Amino acid sequence: MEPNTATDALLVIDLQNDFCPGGALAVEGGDEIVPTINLLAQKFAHVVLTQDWHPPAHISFASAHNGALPYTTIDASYGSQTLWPDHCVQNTPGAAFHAALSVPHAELILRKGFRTGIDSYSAFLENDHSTPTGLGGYLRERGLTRLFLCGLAYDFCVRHSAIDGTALDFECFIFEDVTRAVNLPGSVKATDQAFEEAGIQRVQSADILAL
Ligand code: VGL
Ligand code: ZN
Repeated sequence: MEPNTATDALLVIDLQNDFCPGGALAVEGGDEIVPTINLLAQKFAHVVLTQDWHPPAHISFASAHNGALPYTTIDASYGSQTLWPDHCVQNTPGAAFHAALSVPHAELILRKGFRTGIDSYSAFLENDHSTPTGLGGYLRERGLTRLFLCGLAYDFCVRHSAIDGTALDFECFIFEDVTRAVNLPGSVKATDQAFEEAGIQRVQSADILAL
């Protein structure tokens, strides 16, 4: 499989220090996928990086809900919201990209989750499932119709980005070996099912790197 330089984009989701081992919301093995992402990126003419980018006291931080524990949920005005440890606070080292991530030709860095009162797992829509981030319009205007997703975390931001991207009529593929999961109870299974129902195809990095 060879990426089409006119229509294909690689979306690298949230490859940030706080989601890697040692970070505030560490995803097991999150850093292991960085070398493969660097190689994959060389095969794509168009690469978009996303960056989780929260203000202090963001609604998704357990610390903002006196006494609430991380990994519990609250009823936000826009629906259920999982609470997390403080992570990816704007302009902190935890919000920076992993130091080994090397994609000099990345064309866009899309920040999300920057409003205090609403989270944004998806790169396309905030967690109210209606406020656009602008990414859909950006990709559409540029004629980028096929999206290959990798990064963190499989069961949250990769999941919701691929589902929303598909709903917006982008053809989405997941690089299965180039993502890692937070793995809350049931979250990986739910993601597998959601991808299956949406007809989202799984691909392997070797499908492209082995050329
Ligand atoms: C993410 C939880 C909270 C992610 C972001 O990138 O998957 N997960 N914020
Ligand atoms: Zn976040």
